[in-house]
Amino acid sequence: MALKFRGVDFIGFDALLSDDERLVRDTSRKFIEDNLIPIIEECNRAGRFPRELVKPMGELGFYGASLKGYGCAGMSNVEYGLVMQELERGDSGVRSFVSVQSALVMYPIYAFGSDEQKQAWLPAMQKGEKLGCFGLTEPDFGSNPSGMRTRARKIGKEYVLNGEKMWITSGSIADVAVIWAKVEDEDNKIRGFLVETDRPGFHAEDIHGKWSLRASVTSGLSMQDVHIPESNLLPKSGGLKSPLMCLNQARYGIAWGGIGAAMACYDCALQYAQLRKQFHDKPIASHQLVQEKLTWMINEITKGQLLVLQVGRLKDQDKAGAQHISMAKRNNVWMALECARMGRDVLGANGVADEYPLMRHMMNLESVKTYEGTHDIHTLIIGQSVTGIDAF
Ligand code: TGC
Ligand code: FAD
Repeated sequence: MALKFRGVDFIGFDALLSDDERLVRDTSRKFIEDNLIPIIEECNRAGRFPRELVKPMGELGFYGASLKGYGCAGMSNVEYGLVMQELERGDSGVRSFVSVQSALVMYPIYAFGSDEQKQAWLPAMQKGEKLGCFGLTEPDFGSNPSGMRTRARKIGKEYVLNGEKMWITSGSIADVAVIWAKVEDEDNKIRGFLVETDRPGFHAEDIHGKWSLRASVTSGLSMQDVHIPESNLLPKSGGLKSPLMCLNQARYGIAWGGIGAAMACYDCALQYAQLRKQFHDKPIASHQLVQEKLTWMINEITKGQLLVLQVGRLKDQDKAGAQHISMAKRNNVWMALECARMGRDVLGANGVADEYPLMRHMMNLESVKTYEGTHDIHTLIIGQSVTGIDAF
């Protein structure tokens, strides 16, 4: 039975949004409803990234949405967040693709790039004509990227890159990779490089067998003596702080995305519970234990909405700290995963079938809980912020 999403707003959250913000939300919602929802289960089954949506999403201004100039939409952070919410209501893998393109590739070019790099990449990336990926994680360095082994050596007017990156979203479909490497001639300082993926020595290999984010491409990258011109260095990047600044942008979007996934799960579980009858011909929604689950879900979604909206308002005033973003990412992804598990339970056996989106969201959210800083790493970031003590 097809259940159409009806939106989720328990306390008049809509009234906290401006007309422009609601317009962005509603436009994104319609796009997802019309274009992603009809194909997502097939994509998930087949492990297929819906590439046909890349250009249409560019036309709607989804890529680099909060950047100014270069054809970008110049949205506020709250508007950008609402786009992420709607994308992840459809599927975390598609939100992932947009997050990487926007927050992890266009943002570093915008923040650390030269004028030439910005002109060369941003307008084409905004339209979805060129795609990017972000290589920070390595096989032996996930939560602690400062240990990375990838190296860049300066030889004449070129850099030569060697190393491996692992678990890279959009790796094999990217035209350009933002690669973070230690520069040997600069005391192993971490810097960012733009590496065109057709350069000799660069190789991307997809990771198969994922039970999560099946509609998103995830790859391993290897670089063996990849020569790039010195002009491919992101000149204003320097130190681990630079990739972490990119992660702030992406983590913020994920915090909104968690709300979207949770809304999808809650609304589906609620509608199902009102229709499904068990014992004395009563809907299961009339049983107290089912109501407890629905109450937990709407309660946590509502708290998560208020949390991420406040972080967005702070971000629009340039006052959001990394610890605020960590709290929103940590809380909202955890909450969404719990909603997916609880919602799946409410649907009984039907919950494990891909006719309903619950199990897909649950599987996706397991990755979202791990990437962009695991749940526990965000616990420690918040712990460091409140105690002043680094427990990593
Ligand atoms: P630490 O010494 O604490 O910090 C190094 C420098 O960075 C500064 N800093 C930050 N700056 C901006 N934003 C942040 N969030 C920052 N956190 C720290 C810090 O002030 C310092 O600056 P300076 O000037 O003193 O040099 O670094 P550490 O090595 O102890 O590590 C800290 C830790 C553990 C929090 C960090 O390494 C971390 O966040 N680890 C998690 C790694 C992670 O999130 N990886 C994500 C990879 S990308 C990804 O998953 C994409 S998924 C894409 C998708 O599909 O959506
Ligand atoms: P580990 O760091 O090995 O952690 C394993 C466990 O140990 C976790 O539970 C962690 O919380 C815990 N742990 C680690 N250190 C501590 C500590 N000090 N204290 C307490 N507990 C600790 N990376 C990119 O660079 N680009 C991408 O595009 C990208 N896309 C991804 C897409 C997918 C689908 C996935 C699954 C991952 C992606 N990643 C990407 C990688 C992701 O960022 C890492 O998986 C993540 O940072 C965690 O690293 P790890 O998997 O090596 O786990």
